Formats: sequence, structure tokens, C-alpha cells
Amino acid sequence: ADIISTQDHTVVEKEGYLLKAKIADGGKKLRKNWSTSWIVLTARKMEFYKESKQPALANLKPGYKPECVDLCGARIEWTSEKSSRKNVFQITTVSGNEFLLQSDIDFLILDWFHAIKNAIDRLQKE
Ligand code: I3P
Repeated sequence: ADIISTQDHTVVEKEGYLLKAKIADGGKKLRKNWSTSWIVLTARKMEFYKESKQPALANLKPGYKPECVDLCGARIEWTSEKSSRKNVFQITTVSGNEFLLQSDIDFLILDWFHAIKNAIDRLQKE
């Protein structure tokens, strides 16, 4: 990973499945609805896909756009109040979108938390 330039914002830093619930859109509260999402993290953003980001699958759905999360200025924090589930953290974007992410697998959710936090911290130093 060291030989890949951090200037390349398209490099996938991490991807995989997590449980996701969007709980606010532009500051407006949404009804919580957990679903499994394929998440792709790059330097500046996260993309939430409804399923695996394999080209073959994507090709079956012309015009399908993943939900995109701008990490610039975003906040990330663990929360125990916003869900009865364990291992939940929240991402809040500048535009007032709020997402909960969860996994029952401790090391997996920790890896994600640190990868996203690192991306946010790096953006802050730019
Ligand atoms: C919600 C659903 C969520 C639950 C949420 C419920 O009900 O059961 O899974 O969140 O709890 O309101 P509904 O499907 O009828 O909208 P957790 O699984 O994260 O606890 P909440 O209201 O305490 O957020």
C-alpha cells in the first residue's frame, strides 16, 4: 500500500460488507432501516452499494448509482444510544447526513472504524 500515491483519490482503501442504516438526510431524521451494504472506501468518500460491486452485477443495472458519502469534514464516533445492537458507529457528513454502521464481528468493525477515521483525519490535514 505504501507505494500507492495518496494523491490518487480513486484507490480503494477498503471494501466489504457491513450493516448500514441511514438515520438522517440533510439534517432531517429518517426512519431507521438496517440493510446489508457493500461499502467501498477511497481517500475522500465512501460508496454504499446494495450488493457486491462486481462489474457483471453492476452491468445488469444500467444507471445504478451507489449512495456516496463525502468524508471531507465528516465526523465519526461510536454510539451506544442510537441502537440496541453492539459495535455501532455513526458517520455524520457536513451536509447533515447520518449513517450507522454495524458488525457483530469485533475486529471487522474496528478495522472499518480506524480506516474511516484515518481517511477523515488525513483530509483535515490537507
Ligand atoms: C425499528 C427496527 C430497528 C430498531 C429500531 C426500531 O423498528 O426494529 O431495527 O433499531 O429501534 O424502531 P421499525 O422497523 O418498526 O422501524 P436497532 O435494531 O438499531 O435497535 P429504535 O427505535 O430504538 O431506533
